[in-house]
Amino acid sequence: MSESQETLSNLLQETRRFPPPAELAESANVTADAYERAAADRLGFWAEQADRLAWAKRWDEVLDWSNPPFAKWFVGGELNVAYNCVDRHVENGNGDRVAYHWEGEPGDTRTLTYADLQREVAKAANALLELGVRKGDRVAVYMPMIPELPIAMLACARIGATHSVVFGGFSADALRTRIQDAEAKLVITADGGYRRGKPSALKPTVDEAVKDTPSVEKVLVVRRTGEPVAETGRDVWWHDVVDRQDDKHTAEPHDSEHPLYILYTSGTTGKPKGILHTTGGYLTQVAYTHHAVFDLKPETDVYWCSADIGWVTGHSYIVYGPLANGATSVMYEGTPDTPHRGRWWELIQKYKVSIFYTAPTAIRTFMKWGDDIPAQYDLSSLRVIGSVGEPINPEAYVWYREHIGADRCPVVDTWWQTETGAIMISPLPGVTAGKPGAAMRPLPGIAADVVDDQARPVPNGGGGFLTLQEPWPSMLRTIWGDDERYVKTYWSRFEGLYFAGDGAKKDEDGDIWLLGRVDDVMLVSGHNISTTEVESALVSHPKVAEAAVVGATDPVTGQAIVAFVIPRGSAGEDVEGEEFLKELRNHVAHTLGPIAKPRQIMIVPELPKTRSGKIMRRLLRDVAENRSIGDVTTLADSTVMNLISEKLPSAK
Ligand code: 6R9
Repeated sequence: MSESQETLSNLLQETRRFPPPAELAESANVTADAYERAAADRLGFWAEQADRLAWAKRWDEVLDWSNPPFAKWFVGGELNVAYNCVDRHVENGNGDRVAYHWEGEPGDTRTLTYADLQREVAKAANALLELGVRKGDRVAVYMPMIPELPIAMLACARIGATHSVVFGGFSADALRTRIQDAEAKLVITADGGYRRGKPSALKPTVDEAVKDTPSVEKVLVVRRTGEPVAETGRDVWWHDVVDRQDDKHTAEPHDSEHPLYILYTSGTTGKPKGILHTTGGYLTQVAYTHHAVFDLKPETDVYWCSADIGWVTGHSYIVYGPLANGATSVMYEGTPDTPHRGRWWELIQKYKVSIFYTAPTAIRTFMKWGDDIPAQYDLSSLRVIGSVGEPINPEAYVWYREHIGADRCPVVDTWWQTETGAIMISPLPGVTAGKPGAAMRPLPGIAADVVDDQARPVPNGGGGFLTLQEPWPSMLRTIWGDDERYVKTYWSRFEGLYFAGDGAKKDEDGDIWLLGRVDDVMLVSGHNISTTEVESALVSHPKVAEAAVVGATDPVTGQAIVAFVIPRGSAGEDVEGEEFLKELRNHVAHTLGPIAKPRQIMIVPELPKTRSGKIMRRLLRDVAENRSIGDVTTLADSTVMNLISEKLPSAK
């Protein structure tokens, strides 16, 4: 293999820098010395962070890594997650603090203080016990974004049942395989939720899914929309069973390694992987990172993460991290364009949100809709804004900073995965001079590096594979029921290292830039080129809102770059013509060099995305190579591929 095939080419040059605002730096929760302290004594550092939590029994050992890659953190320690997230704040005199400002899509609202949450969680825990759920049982949760969702999760955690939340947009098939794999005893669901201005039913999907799930004894149903539902023998209504329970429940401590939840990630092929997270290490790292990365001041901040709780971002940064820290959060049920495209900004204005966390896909959508929409709202309460889910293109970062963050708020681009449980690589808002498009440095206590094919760290300026070099508290413990697959998937590519599946580069300062999944890397005339860099170059053209790039087989270059582009709303009529395509190809060549010039650019109305907003390049590769389109079951909107194919009768 030639040198160039072992590493990833480093094409994009970015010189803009955004140092932290002085005021934020002066009062930041975490300062630069944290890096050195953690590097000098990594386990001591994490023990210090574990002290953020209330432990019923202190641990004997911080980390047991005697049987890698099977980690045990805070060995021998005991604690209750729900007690830490709810009760202790009430006991500390903060019962009146709002935990969630919940807003339904139709505009109905509910405010839950920590004292309210304590009562609701206790009732739900008592109801689970009445329904026969015991410590160690699995509970599947398939719900809309309503307060009963975090309440159900906390009730499970409280009694030591392991929850498995399945995103409410998934099909009956997907739900069934997840229930079967986890052998869930109970399913918690709702009649439906509100999406795009109308009720969207969930219960029929559950009815379909549980036809073939012998482990399920009962289905607990929240009434949200009031639409009629078919009742089967095993259904029980939440308002019948939960509402009449005692609102007190004593939380028993659980072992630090007790399974807290399973969350399935689909991966590109094969059966979904049940990622297992446990108790003490997980809660420690989500609490610490939420405190450090967002600079959360629980007394004054209002925090909003726009993700769905069905994804890991929602688990760690809507439920467990913010609640462990006693934060006040906004939780929103619906879509960003209902009833109008300013809904999110209206919510930030209404609740005076000061910390906001969203995904690049959302940011690019807002860029497409136009600057004038956020400009109509008062967003001056914001002070830190974050991004997660995909690499953020430098232009999207700058747009986010300017149009949402008033050119004042630090943007924290947070890299992590379902498997890592919590944020791993990110700027610190009071420390880091941010670079648009870079996740920057591993957080204090985290060891990450970019390596070549032989697991050697690449020098500054080089690109390769992102690895995690030391175990971390919120790491997955295994794949549920499949230790072998856990070892094979994550720990076999490089001896002793966790392989994340992402490509990355280190710039001249040693800062880390994520370059997308390694499966997506293109090999053009012997150069490994990242899809992310070419997409970012396209998005830096003033008329482009979104771009997806794939490598298609080419007789001359091995692979050739094919780009799919969505123009900005303001781009005008001339975006269909040859002239514009030529302009875009030249723009890429000019920005990144001639090697990155796309062979072909197609203007499309939409891009295929997963339900969590990640671009599905696999399907675009099928289009670019003129194949019939592969498995589309994880697409958020199954009509998108038709729209694209119609637009492109021949993809040659
Ligand atoms: C939290 C989450 C994980 C994959 C990950 C990577 C991509 C997430 C990113 C990012 C670049 C970031 N990813 N955050 N890439 N910069 N800030 O998204 O978990 O759904 O498991 O996805 O998402 O490719 O490997 P998950």
